[in-house]
This record gives sequence, C-alpha cells and structure tokens, in this order.
Amino acid sequence: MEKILILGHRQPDTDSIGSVIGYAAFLNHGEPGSHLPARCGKLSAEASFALKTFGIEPPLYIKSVVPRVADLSINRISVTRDVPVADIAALMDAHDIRNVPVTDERGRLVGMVGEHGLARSYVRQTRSGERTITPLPLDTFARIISARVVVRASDTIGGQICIVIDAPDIVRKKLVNHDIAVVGDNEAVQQALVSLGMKGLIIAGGAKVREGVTEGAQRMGVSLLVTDLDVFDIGTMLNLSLPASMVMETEIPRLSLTDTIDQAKRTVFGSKFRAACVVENDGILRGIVTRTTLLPDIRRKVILLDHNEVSQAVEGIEQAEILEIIDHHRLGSISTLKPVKFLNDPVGSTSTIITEKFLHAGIPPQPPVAGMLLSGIISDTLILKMSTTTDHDRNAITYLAPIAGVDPHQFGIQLLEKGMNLSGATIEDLLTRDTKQYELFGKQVIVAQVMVPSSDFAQTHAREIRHDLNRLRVQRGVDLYLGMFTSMVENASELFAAGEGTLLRSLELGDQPVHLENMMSRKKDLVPWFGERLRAS
Ligand SMILES: [Mn+2]
Repeated sequence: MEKILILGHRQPDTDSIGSVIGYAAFLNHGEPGSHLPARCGKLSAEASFALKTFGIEPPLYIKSVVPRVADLSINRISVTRDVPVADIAALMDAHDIRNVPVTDERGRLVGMVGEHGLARSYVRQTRSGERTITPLPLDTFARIISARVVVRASDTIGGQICIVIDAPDIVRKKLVNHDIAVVGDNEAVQQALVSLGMKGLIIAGGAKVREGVTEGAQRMGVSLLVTDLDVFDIGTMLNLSLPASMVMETEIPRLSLTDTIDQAKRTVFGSKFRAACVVENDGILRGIVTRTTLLPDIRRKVILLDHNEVSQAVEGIEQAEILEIIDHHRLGSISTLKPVKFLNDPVGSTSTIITEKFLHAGIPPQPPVAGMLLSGIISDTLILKMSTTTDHDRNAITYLAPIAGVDPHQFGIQLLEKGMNLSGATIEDLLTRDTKQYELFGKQVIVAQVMVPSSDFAQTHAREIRHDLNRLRVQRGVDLYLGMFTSMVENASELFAAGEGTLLRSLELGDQPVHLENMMSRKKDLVPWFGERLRAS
C-alpha cells in the first residue's frame, strides 16, 4: 500500500518535526503503517536533540515528491536467454504485452524480445539454406511441435535438421551430417534413419509408430517424437524453438527507479519499442515501463503541516496530491486541485493542534511522541514566552509533560540552548538556518531569525552580519534580506537589513541594528510592522 507522507516545511524546525511525528502516530493508531512522517530539509541541532532525548528516529528525508518511476506499478515479466521464442510469444499473448525483457541467470538485463524481433526470426530462418536448432530441453522442443516423446535418448536436442522425402537408400547416403530428421508415415525410411544413429527422429502427420522403429530408436539412442502436425507446420514451429538470446535486441532504452515520470515518458515514447527497462547500477532488471504503465495520473499523497505556502513546501508539491493541511501561520499561496481538509488555528505551534487531536480523541500519545510534541510547542513558543502563545499551548504542555516524563521548563531551557547553537556556526550559517520568504507590497523579502541569549551578540558581530546579509541578498535575488536577532530573555530583537540604499533610507533602516522592544515573533510582530513600513515608504 502506498503510504501517505506527512511533511513539514523545508527548514524543519522542532515544531515541524514534532508535529509530523505526532500526526503520523495519531493517524497510524487507526490504520497502522498508513502514514509516514517525513522531512524535506536538514534537521536542526534542536530537533536532533529532541529526537535523541526521546529516542525517536528522525522522519524520513524526502528530497522531492515529483512522481518517479519507483511510484509506478511496474510489470516484472521477463525471461532468461535460453527460453524459446514459442514461450515468449505465448507470454506476450497471455499478458497482452509487446516486449519481453531478457536476463541472464543472475537477473541482469541482457536484451529484449519485441514483436519485431519475433517477426525477423522467421525471416532469418527461412533465408538460410541449412536449418539448425540450438540445443534445448527435449520437453520444450516436444511442446513447441506439439509432440509426444516416445523414446527419450537424451534430455536435450539440437543440431542440423532436415525433412526427409527420399527413399531409404538415398537417405543413408545423404544424411550422414544431420542430427535430426522429420519424416512421414514411411516405416522403411524411419528404420533407415534410426539405423544411422541420429540424435532425434520426428514422425509427422500423426503417423503410427511401429514397434520395430521404437525398439531401434531405443537401441541406437535416438530420441523419438510423434506429432499430429504436418511437415510444413513443424517447419514453421521449429523457427519458434530459437532461444531468446538469438532473437533479442541488445540496444535497450533504460530507466532508473529515481527517474521522474516525465523522463520516463520521453524515453518510452521516443523508443521504437514504446517501452523501457528499469535497471539500477547493479544491472538487475526491476521491470519494464510501457505506454500502458504510464497511463494513470500518478501523484504522491501528502499531508502538509506547519506551512501552507508553496515556497516553503517540499520540491514537486505542484505534482503531488495534497490531502490535508494543518497550520498555525498566515494563509499563503497553496492552491489545490481537489477539496482538502484545511485546519488553520492561530495557536503557538502546529504541535499544539496535533496534541488537541489526541486530547479530543481520548487517545494518549506514547511517551516519546508526547516528548516530540512537547518539544515542538516549547520550541515555537520559547517555553510559552512568545507573543503567539495561547491557552491552547499552555494546556497542551500541561497534558504532555507528565506523559513525556520531563519538566517542561528545565527541558525547555536545554532544548532552546541547543536550538541557539551559536558556537561553531558562521554568521552565514545563522542567517540561512531559519529563513522565511514573503512578498510584501511588491517586494520580495527574506527574513532570517536568529535566537540569541542577549543583544550583545548582534552588537559584537554587526560588521560581519551586515556584510553577509548583503551577499546573501544578491545571491537569493530578493529586494530585502532581513536578519532578526531575537533575545527571549530581553524580550527584544536587533534588526539588520540588506537592500538598495535608497530603499533602506526610505525605510529608516540606515542605522543598523535597529533595536525593537517586544519584537519576538517574525510572523506576528515583525512582518506586520515591517509591512506597514514598506507600505508607507
Ligand atoms: Mn510552527
């Protein structure tokens, strides 16, 4: 069964990680294994600390939800090199397919037999003067010409074959170099052929086999087969005894499981087979993709948490099927093809909303899950100190802390210290770690928020911060790149901004950093305040 991905945004903070783990656990409670918590960015030090503390594996990393070959239901029919053409033709009939991949004994792709290849095998055979059968199991051979094995001299049969219409004495002179003979209802000729000690004798036209011939065949080691087919039909069917390796083509269009559906379409429709084989680096065949395989509209099913803007969502979101969105941010830019469940509640964290789902359902989360939800709330509300904090967040923490078995304040301080993670990081790291991009009054604005213990940090590193902000703004091609250094302890932020000089002056941001009291939340405090300035400038 295809699992539904639960994904946070591209810079997975602790709320994104905690809420996807929490919601997957909640939904899997009803349908075990149906939902997969995932992330589409690098784990923060803070989220890693929370995962380690509560002993939970990080959510699966998903680079993109663009549909790939791996998402297709791939046909796995194939044959090995020695399988005769007759069986391949039967396989094509039974499964209504036009191409059959050919592998070696280890399952590695070596070629493909298509309808064209089959047709050519007839032509090639009819043109050649001498007819030869590649050695193949006697039973397979018998099946191809609808024969009954009367004498089994050997388990395989092969070699030069001829159809005998001459008299017995001519036969003895002519056929010394042949291995297999096809003959009609002529006992004298049959006896002559047996006495030559051929490998095989095929009696055509449903002729009766006399005891003398059977005994002779046993004595001389001649495999004896009897069929109702006439000589002409046998000739036709013999062409179908060729093994796959002799009629297959070896220039095969290939695909990898990680190729996108668009790439697969180009390869399949651009090939003369109208098909391509899926092969990985080990050469092992995974299956075949045909036009029919590509007919259904394949979309990954996703649930988005903690964001509702395309720019923050996983790569390829336009090609996915969004089933549900749960968020606590302002409404953004995602539009969907179908109606979706959408829950947006302006509480302190998405983890709070997920906790309420457990509460309302009367299903307590497992302690590690409770720990991750708790971490999400603590991280987004800075231990309930952010202006975004509501009673919902406070209640959620009261509910979760005893289940998780930690003191929310003590654990919260540890968690947030890890989150600040200032030592060992460059200023550029800090300015790219937690960014959000907005379009405000026609300007593209990136806001980086850095949590710091006190405003000292911003003052001490002001030169470097301004330098890196300018570089990042050019790199990202935006109008403004803001750096917001927020101290929870001082309940204030220091703001830096990079942009065109005239724009900065009209925004009264020439003198930096700008000290902003009570400016704690990027979303609730800074963006409305800054938007107002932009509008007025
Ligand atoms: Mn959040």
